[in-house]
Amino acid sequence: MKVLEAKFVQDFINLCNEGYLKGWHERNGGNLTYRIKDEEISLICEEFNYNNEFRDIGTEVKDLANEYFLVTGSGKFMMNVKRDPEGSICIIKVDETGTKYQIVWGLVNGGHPTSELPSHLMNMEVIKKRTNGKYRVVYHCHATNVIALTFVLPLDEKVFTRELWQMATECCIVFPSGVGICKWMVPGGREIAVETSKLVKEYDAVIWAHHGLFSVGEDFDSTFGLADTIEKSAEILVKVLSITDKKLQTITDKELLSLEKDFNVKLNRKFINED
Ligand code: 2HA
Ligand code: ZN
Repeated sequence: MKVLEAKFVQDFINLCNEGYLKGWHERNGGNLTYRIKDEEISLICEEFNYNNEFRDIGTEVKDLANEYFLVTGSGKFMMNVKRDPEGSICIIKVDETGTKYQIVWGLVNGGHPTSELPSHLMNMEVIKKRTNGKYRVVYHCHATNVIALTFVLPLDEKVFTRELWQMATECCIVFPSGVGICKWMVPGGREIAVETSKLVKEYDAVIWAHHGLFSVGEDFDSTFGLADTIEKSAEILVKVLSITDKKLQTITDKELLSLEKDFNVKLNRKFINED
């Protein structure tokens, strides 16, 4: 089978396009990584080229040794992924030491995987372990309203989580663990990767102050849906704050907790003020 015919590749391309249409991927903003299943590799590996050089990842991901990843290209535009996938995305293989990678497909006009590769792979390692291999997707987008809120709310995970949960009923069902917050940092480096991967031990979503949103999940739909839900909630909060600085009413903690039974979720007690 051709790489581009594989369902996971089509789903990856679709997510890039949907994110672009949302307005979350201006220019080369944002990036996406998928940890490919063994059975998916065996369907498409005939097209792979193992002659490219090995390059440093910039960090060590021992638990991802010898695995394959579909990733967006550094400096490539999400806008172009659907129109020109082979020039915009690539498949990489991590070497047996977990410190280097090789491009085996894609980026036909040259280039490198996403500038956030250290973040994506370090976080991938954490979520693989945390979920016994279930989680496979790492997504970063420049969600407009989430970024706006990082200028007006304290950079505190309790404040952000509670505000987001209260803005729309399904939020605490979609992200019952809450959201982590990472203070402003230089993008693309090891430092932001290390900080985010500490937070991803507990949360499926991390807000990067004055930069964007980082979400992880089992598949493309749930990972994109998580970012979409958080951004929608942030948009409602931006509207509320634009109208007034005083809410007349909100969903109470007791009401939030009453969702647990019917929706089979457990809210992170760190973010609940129990009386
Ligand atoms: O790809 O979004 O965080 C550009 C970025 C870096
Ligand atoms: Zn970014």
